[in-house]
Amino acid sequence: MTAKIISGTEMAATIRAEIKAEVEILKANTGRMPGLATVLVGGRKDSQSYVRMKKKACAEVGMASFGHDLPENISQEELLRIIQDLNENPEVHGILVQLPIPAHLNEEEILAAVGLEKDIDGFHPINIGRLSMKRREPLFVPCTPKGCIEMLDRTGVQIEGKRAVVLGRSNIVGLPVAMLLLHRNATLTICHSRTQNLPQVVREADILIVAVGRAEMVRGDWVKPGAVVIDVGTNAVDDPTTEKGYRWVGDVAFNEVKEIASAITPVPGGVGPMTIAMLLRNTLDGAKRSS
Ligand code: NAP
Ligand code: L37
Repeated sequence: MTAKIISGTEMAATIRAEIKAEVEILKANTGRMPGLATVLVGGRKDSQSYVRMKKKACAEVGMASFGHDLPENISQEELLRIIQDLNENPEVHGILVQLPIPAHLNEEEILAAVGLEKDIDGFHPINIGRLSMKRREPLFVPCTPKGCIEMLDRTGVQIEGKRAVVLGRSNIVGLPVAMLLLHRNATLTICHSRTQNLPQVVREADILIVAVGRAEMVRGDWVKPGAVVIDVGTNAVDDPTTEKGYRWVGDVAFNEVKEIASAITPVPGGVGPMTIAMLLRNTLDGAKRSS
């Protein structure tokens, strides 16, 4: 049987409509307009494109956005000063530092400088720390991991008690999504580049979340029949037959796995749009909490 295709595009459109309605109510009741500050350092084309999409999404739901496009060679001190200004700016309710940032900068210090109550990416050490402990509540949960769980919930997938496998352990996706699954009472396995017998471990998953950045690495015979597969990978592969000269593929061999899984997210049109919807959600929540 062919898997149900979980459309992130459609789900994100529904969520954006929900957010837009809430933004209008917030404005009517308090006069407050939620505002997102984006901080982009350097000229990475992919990051530029994602930040552009985020600013456009803000406009569509009636939120303000403040873009800071900074040169590759900005100093740590200058960047910290900009973040401090944004922390103090009452029109800004969320600060997004688009990762990765250039290697000469101290990422840990930058992320710790973002005010806790404006940390809509959820990467402040206190928010990540709370995410990683029992009975602690982070103020914000990182956008891509939150989007993955939202997709499971809105598809009606039960998480509690299920065998979940996360492939990848990065700070921005693998690790936080694993923490979320654990909080939801999944039985969890985290795999990475040193995992032995990877296909065999992956085959144990009822719920499989893949974030490795390797085009089409997960094959059909790695997947347990009936599993639910969330593909976070966004890999650009050369394709001269397309207008742009490339196309997006996930970390999962979609055409093989869709014949085995019970549900699967596509790339594009899967987790990507949900990441942006969750960013809007977090920014709105930040604005509601501010006074
Ligand atoms: P990352 O920081 O490069 O982390 C990759 C993880 O995969 C690491 O934990 C690495 O293991 C593991 N890995 C790499 N090659 C492997 C292999 N051959 N076998 C087993 N494990 C392997 O990547 P990321 O930032 O998490 O991003 C992953 C993918 O998601 C990328 O395609 C990225 O573009 C995409 N992404 C999408 C969104 C979205 O919104 N859709 C958001 C963020 C990222 P080690 O830890 O052992 O090195
Ligand atoms: N919040 N997100 C946050 N903070 C960061 O520091 N790096 C990073 C981050 N990552 C991120 O924004 N990734 C991302 C990846 C893909 C999309 C959006 C965000 C996306 O929507 N992709 C489309 C295809 C791209 C396109 O159409 O050009 C998709 O459908 O998957």
